Amino acid sequence: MCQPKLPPPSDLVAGLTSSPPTLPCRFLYDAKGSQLYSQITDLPEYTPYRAELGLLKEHGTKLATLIPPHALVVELGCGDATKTSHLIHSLLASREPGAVRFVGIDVSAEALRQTDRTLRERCPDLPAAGIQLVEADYLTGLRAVRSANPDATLCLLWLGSSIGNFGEGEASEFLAGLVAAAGGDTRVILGADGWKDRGVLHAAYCDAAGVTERFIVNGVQHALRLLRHPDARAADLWDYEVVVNERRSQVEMWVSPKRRVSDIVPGVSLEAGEKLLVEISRKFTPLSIAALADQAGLVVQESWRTPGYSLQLLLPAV
Ligand code: AVJ
Repeated sequence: MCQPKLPPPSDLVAGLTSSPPTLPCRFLYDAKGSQLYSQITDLPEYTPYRAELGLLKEHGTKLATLIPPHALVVELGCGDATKTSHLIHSLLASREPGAVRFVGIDVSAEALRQTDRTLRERCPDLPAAGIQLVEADYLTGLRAVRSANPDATLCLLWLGSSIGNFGEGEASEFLAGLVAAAGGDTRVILGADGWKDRGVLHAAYCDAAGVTERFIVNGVQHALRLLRHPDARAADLWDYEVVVNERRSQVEMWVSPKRRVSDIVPGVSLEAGEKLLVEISRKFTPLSIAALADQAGLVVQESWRTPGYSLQLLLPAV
């Protein structure tokens, strides 16, 4: 088969050539990566997913009252949408079915198909016209949603503590960029995982069944495939290591090759044992979330928490 040779994504090349080499997190979510992430959410060691689901179930009715009546609910990285379906239920219970409009944005077409299946199965009262799916990265997708709905008020759903994938500083900038793209009176429902005991954090990303390791290695292989690298499918090439970095309030997921990987991008090689930072997962406190919101020009209007997890409604600061 003859495939056109597209240039490699520039953010991927920039990440792999930085020091230490890093992988932009969107490359974790190809079809297999999205499936592995779904498996992670079922792991006994991985608590954020269940904690957030519990909060959405418990406080859904309240949350629904805080979402403006005709708002377009836009989820960033909707994944399999099981959690979302609980919020949609609460919305359907509090307004006319025709007034509930949901847009899911995800980089994975497979994830979007799953979103669609889940919402049809679990929210049969949601009219088909009330579901829109956009295959794009967050910012691109959001800009498209904004221009297709110039007058709508948007309510962004950014769940799963995905904001934790952004470094300190980066996160508030990115959040501000999202709100700028979404328009003036946008509100954000944000999920954030909390800092916990080191052993608990380590186990959450180094599970006994090895699912997280497969997820992380798959992301690297996906990137190498896009780069048409000969080692893209090499079995047993990568060692996996989880570091709990207390100073930076983050868990770090690293891989290193067992032998040299030449020209990971042209001119840049990884030596045996040289580390590649595949993902960071930052952990938050009420104080660090308030600071993050402030830096993004937002305020925490309300928050709902368990000991290890929080959901908050953020509004533009006036
Ligand atoms: C979806 C980005 C929040 O950081 O906990 C889970 C992804 N990576 N296990 C997280 C993830 C490894 C997850 N986020």
